Amino acid sequence: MPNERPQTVLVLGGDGFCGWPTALDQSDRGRNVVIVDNLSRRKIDAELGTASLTPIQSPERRLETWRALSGRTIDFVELDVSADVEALSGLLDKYRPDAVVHFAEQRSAPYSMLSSTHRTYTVRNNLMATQNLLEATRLSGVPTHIVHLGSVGVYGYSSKDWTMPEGYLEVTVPSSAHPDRKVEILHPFEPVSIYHLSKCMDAQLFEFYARYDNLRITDLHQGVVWGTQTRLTSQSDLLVNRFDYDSVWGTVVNRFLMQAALNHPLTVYGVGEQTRAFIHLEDAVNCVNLALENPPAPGDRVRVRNQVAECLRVLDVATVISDQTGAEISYVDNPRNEEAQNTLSVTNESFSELGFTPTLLREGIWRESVEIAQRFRADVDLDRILPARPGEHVGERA
Ligand code: NAD
Ligand code: USQ
Repeated sequence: MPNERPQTVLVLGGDGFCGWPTALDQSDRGRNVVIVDNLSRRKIDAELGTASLTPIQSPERRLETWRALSGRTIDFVELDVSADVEALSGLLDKYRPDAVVHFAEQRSAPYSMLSSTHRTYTVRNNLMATQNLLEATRLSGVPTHIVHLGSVGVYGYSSKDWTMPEGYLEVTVPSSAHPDRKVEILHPFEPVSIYHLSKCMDAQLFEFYARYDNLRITDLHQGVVWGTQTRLTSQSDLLVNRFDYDSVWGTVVNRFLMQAALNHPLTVYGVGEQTRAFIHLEDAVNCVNLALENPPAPGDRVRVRNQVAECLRVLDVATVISDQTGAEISYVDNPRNEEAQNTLSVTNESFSELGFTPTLLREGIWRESVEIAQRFRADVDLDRILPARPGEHVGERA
């Protein structure tokens, strides 16, 4: 983004795990930040009987605290982005943002598979949020840069003998005139959950709006995010970020860190030979900023960047944490319909070229999350650690 005047950034989903630290980071960089969120994540906690381990404050309290500490104001708009394209278009007209960061989706693969209702909700919420953002941008004519949080999972997790490129795959399409002709196509999608499928469908929407309406779009294919706090959220307990540890919302590293803090065996699903891509929260926030500062030009195809630090097997993650905390490793029947073993290699070349130096799990800054979990261990609901048994609805557990 050019630097002549303060930039304005809308953060859709700015009340969530990745969105909240991103909103603070953008505000700290001197940009005008507006959070747009329907608080659905907080409402789903009420539905399932789950909760962030850290006591997160209301959006109003968080923002008052931020203003008092930093002298900066962040506006908050409660809006269901998937339901109201006119209201979203009105926000774009009002704020004329230089960029919109789009985190506002249902992001749990297990949640997306709980029932037919949850499957449908995930598809409708995620697709309509993305469609409404694209349509509102087109309608408003505001030349904003859309930065979307996608997923490494769009590439699939069946072992392949090539490194996942950044969105596009070069293929040979021979014809009689051009026997060796090469073209680039979107890498084939191979989702492993309804949630991941929604990210694949988002990608198709982006491809259309970039090509047909010249919208400037970056799609960040992000790995599993771990960690709890960033430099800014740790300034006050009232700014604390959410820490999900239950079997529906907790992602694998953070679950293992909470388990280590409680001396609970680490719940490796299956034999732990699933390989996934990972990134620390602070790195994720910094990469979003790098993407914002390096937008595609109007008319460019969607800029895909892989937002990952490293690929590890689940058992590798458990071993790092077990070796340094003494936690036992347990092997739990895998509740997910996924391949028991896969290899995975993902390039992060475009962020490396912009100066990104990844934080690796073995460097140990994860101890901060163990300390947080130890501090709040009395609030852990032990019934939420193991995955639900087949046919059992998570929300029905006592
Ligand atoms: P989160 O659930 O903590 O945050 C998402 C936020 O979006 C929530 O505050 C929720 O209330 C809001 N939201 C959802 N639907 C909305 C709607 N229709 N209108 C307005 N607000 C809505 O999730 P997160 O972990 O912060 O993930 C943010 C994004 O990053 C998601 O799109 C997710 O798919 C992607 N992502 C997350 C991870 C991860 O490990 N957490 C990894 C890769 C990609
Ligand atoms: N797993 C365990 N034990 C656990 C929890 C998970 O072995 O206690 C395993 C799962 O079976 C899976 C792997 O760990 O093989 C990752 O699971 P996860 O819950 O940490 O992550 P995932 O479901 O892939 O989803 C998360 C985010 C999602 C994001 C995705 C990035 O919730 O929003 O898109 O990571 S990626 O995986 O790169 O697609």
